[in-house]
Amino acid sequence: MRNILLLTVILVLVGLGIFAYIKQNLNTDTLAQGSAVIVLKDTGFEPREVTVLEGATVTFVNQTLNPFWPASNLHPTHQLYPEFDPLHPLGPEEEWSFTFNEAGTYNFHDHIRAYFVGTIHVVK
Ligand SMILES: [Cu+2]
Repeated sequence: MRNILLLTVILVLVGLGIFAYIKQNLNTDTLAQGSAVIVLKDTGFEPREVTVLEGATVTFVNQTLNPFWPASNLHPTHQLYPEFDPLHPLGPEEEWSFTFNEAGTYNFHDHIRAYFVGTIHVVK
């Protein structure tokens, strides 16, 4: 009886692990795109992770009521990719686009609410 209970617990945990793994991978766009749009919502950037081709333009759209300021890590200096920085806040209805001409993985954040984060993979 105790073994059945233990087995049930293990099966539930394995099932939850598989579900979490699939869900995470569905949210990650692994196909390289020629351009991408990343939207800042009240819950954070969507999608949080994109893969684009070298030379692709990524447009950041603000769907919150607050200003935002997408920029490369590290906060607050943005030296990971200094050009990936509009250098000023963008209003709630503003957009900002940046063309990624160098392959690499660039973590970014909202400079105003730095807990909103994301990752852009630029591939050749
Ligand atoms: Cu910052």
